[in-house]
Amino acid sequence: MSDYTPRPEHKFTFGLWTVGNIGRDPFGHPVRDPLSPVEIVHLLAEVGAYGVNLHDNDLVPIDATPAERDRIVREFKQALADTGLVVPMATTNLFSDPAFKDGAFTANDPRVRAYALHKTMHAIDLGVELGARVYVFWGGREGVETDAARDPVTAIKRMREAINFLCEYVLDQGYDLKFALEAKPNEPRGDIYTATTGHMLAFIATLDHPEMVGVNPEVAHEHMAGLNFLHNVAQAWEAGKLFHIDLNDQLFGRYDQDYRFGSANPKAAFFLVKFLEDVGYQGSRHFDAHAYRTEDYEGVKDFARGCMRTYLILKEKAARWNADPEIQALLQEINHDDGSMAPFQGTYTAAKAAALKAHSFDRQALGRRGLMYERLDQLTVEVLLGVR
Ligand code: GCO
Ligand code: MN
Ligand code: MN
Repeated sequence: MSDYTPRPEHKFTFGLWTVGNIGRDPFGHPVRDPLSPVEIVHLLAEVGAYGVNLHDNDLVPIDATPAERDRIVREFKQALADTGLVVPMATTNLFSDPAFKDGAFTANDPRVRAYALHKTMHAIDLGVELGARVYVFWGGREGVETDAARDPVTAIKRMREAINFLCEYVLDQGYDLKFALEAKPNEPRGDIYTATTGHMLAFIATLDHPEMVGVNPEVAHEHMAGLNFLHNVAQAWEAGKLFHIDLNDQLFGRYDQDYRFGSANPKAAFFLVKFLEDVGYQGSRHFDAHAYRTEDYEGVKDFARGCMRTYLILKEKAARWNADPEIQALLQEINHDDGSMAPFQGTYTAAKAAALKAHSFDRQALGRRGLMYERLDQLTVEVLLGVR
């Protein structure tokens, strides 16, 4: 029997807002009493997490006095010291307060845009004070219900100005901090700008300091958009931009469900974990999800343990898949290369192009070849179902 105990080297993290979620939804009141940040830290330590992430206001209420802030931060740091938990990531709440009802960095009111920068600089200071090295930007309100409200090009320009400003702020302070942009197609706004990880990657290339900025893809958000999450993660990784990841699960075509990791699409979760482990992703495995509204805090612990346990089970399945002789033999056969095309491949030369244009191909034979993906996929499913 394998050991699926979470350990610090697995870098499993949860947001204060995830296990601290009290089960409020648009139709119903909270079902769990709120826990204090200190209690959440202890709950996370109990289930074996490595770290805890936070929005500024998950820890310090938006209307706290400086003295209250200092006391809260002191007590939180004490809880971290007592439990050994770390804070790898921090972020700003730019969506709950009514001031942000029309967005933060993209809002039409210049006072709101300035306030969003002000709030974010203070929140960056807080995150850095707690040890965060990654700072997430999730623009939940950066969108519209009607495009009458704003020209979308204006929104992009405002967002760029804000991120450029904040990169300079981080450099000016000498902070060792990277930014990770998190896309979501909608909810809470009718539509949110830069709706997917791919949009974010294109946007990052236009910034003054693109090297400081990467992405924080979330399973649920790409599934809401009907996309293959692994492909988006892979593109971010290949671009050197996978700075953070939000793991959860989500049925396609639904609202933001934030289910326990691996609970809705275990096969997609398997290929994701296999990818992260195969490429040697070193960042946090952050579970941005919450327990079903049916649960009490024992159920919340079941939820948190389940996220980590499923990750570790899938990691073991990935190792099994990689070591399976039949799967590997199939892969070798599928990817067989007799070298005959080598003269045509790689970097362009005029001679190569001329030779390739003159070459004649047996098109029918190419089309006739079976690729055995049915067998390969069935073997994959059998690994997942535990019979291999
Ligand atoms: C959501 C988002 C958030 C962000 C969080 C950190 O759909 O609510 O995923 O949970 O990840 O605000 O930026
Ligand atoms: Mn989400
Ligand atoms: Mn998220």
